[in-house]
Amino acid sequence: MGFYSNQKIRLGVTGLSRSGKTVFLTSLIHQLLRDTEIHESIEASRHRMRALPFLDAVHQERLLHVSLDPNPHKTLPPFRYERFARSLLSDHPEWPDSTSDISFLRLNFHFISKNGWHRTLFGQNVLSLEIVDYPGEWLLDLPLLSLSYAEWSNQMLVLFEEKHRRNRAVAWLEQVAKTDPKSLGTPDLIQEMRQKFAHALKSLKYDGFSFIQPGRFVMPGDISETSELLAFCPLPYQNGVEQPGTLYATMQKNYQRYCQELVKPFYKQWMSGLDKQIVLVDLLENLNRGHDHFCDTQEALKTILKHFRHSSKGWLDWMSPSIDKVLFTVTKIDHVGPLQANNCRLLLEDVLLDAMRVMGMHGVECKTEAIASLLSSHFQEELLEGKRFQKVIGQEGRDRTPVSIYPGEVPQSIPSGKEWQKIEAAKARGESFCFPTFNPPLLESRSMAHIHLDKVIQFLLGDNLK
Ligand SMILES: Nc1nc2c(ncn2[C@@H]2O[C@H](COP(=O)(O)OP(=O)(O)OP(=O)(O)O)[C@@H](O)[C@H]2O)c(=O)[nH]1
Ligand SMILES: [Mg+2]
Repeated sequence: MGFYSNQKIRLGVTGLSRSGKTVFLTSLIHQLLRDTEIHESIEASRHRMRALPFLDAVHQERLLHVSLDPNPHKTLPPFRYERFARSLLSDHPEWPDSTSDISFLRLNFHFISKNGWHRTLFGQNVLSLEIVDYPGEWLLDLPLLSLSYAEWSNQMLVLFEEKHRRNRAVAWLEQVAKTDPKSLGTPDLIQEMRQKFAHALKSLKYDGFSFIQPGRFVMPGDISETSELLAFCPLPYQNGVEQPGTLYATMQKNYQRYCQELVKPFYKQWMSGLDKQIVLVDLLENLNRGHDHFCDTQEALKTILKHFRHSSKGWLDWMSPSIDKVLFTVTKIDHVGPLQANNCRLLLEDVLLDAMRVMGMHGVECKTEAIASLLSSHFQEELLEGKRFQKVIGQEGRDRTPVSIYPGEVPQSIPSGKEWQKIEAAKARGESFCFPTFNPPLLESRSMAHIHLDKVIQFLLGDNLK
């Protein structure tokens, strides 16, 4: 057993803001470390089976040990697993804060190969899994790389005709209407317009909308909000606007710098060379919030995933030619119960139908799954008029008040206009899709329960752990 066989894998954890990336990573690490921390004990194999029953390497007792590298990268800060886990496992558990910058993690899986000759030759194998965590807002910057300033401006001005956007952008839209883009691009005018635009984006974010571009306007990371790189907003095109010194030309230059100096390096460095990809989607919160939010998320996802599409300039090609598996995942299904996991999966499949078809044509294996990274409720099965359904019981608020909800039935496909009317009416009566944000559970056992995280690991890494 003197030799080691090493493999390195990069997993992209992709998800819009608040989709559940940080909690997913925290629970994933927790399941793997906990699972193997106790591998010496007699109880261990039974325990492992209970925690990760769908992971082959676990139920075949080949996973020896998983470790988290304390210094995984020369320049990037490490993912703060200990801090997040400590907070979730404390007597007053709290969800992690929204991620405001990038961090990096490496998990090393030590396992025994299934294959006889490989086992004889190498003994133990090590699989290194590298992952970055980043603010979800930055994801929507990817499409900017293939849009000129004029194209992007045009798309935004059309998007801001939608009522929910228009209402939150009155001051900015009024100024766009009365300002000549050929006028002199003075720093004061640029900052004033940029601020009004940023204000509109922040109020969309505050109200839970996802399609927010550019991402750094709401989550700047280490860039100052007054930096020239952020000194632009969409403007209408007219003949002559590109004369040097005009408002339009100056903003165009800043937009191009934003793309080249912030967006491109981020994607090139952290999103390129991915081998696997998991896309997390909080579909339930969007059903909860209603038609406008659901459509907004659908549009945001389509825009991002379009970059998987075109083989000439798609994400898979110029950034990640080696991606072989993509898992699309509905998160937080502890709001509706495992009986509805299949409906959640089918709805997600409907939302992502085109993207999945195109990826399949490029030889990428795609699958959908429905998960809860951290089970924060429990379920009671009830029979009503001969039909089985689950009541969901969680806790909310500072004093952890128990709440019981009867979640509506998750539709298996994108609701039509009429179905939305029914959903909205049922919501108004408090009958469906009215789930609160549950508190994280009080974990006396000091171990996080989950739904289907083992299926996620099996699909993404099962082949590499053989
Ligand atoms: N009930 C329940 N809630 C969850 C679960 N996972 C995440 N949440 C909720 O979703 C919120 C966002 O989760 P995060 O993991 O921080 O989401 P994120 O994608 O990292 O968000 P950004 O860092 O803002 O991009 C949490 O604060 C919780 O309220 C889960 O498994 N169950
Ligand atoms: Mg996060």
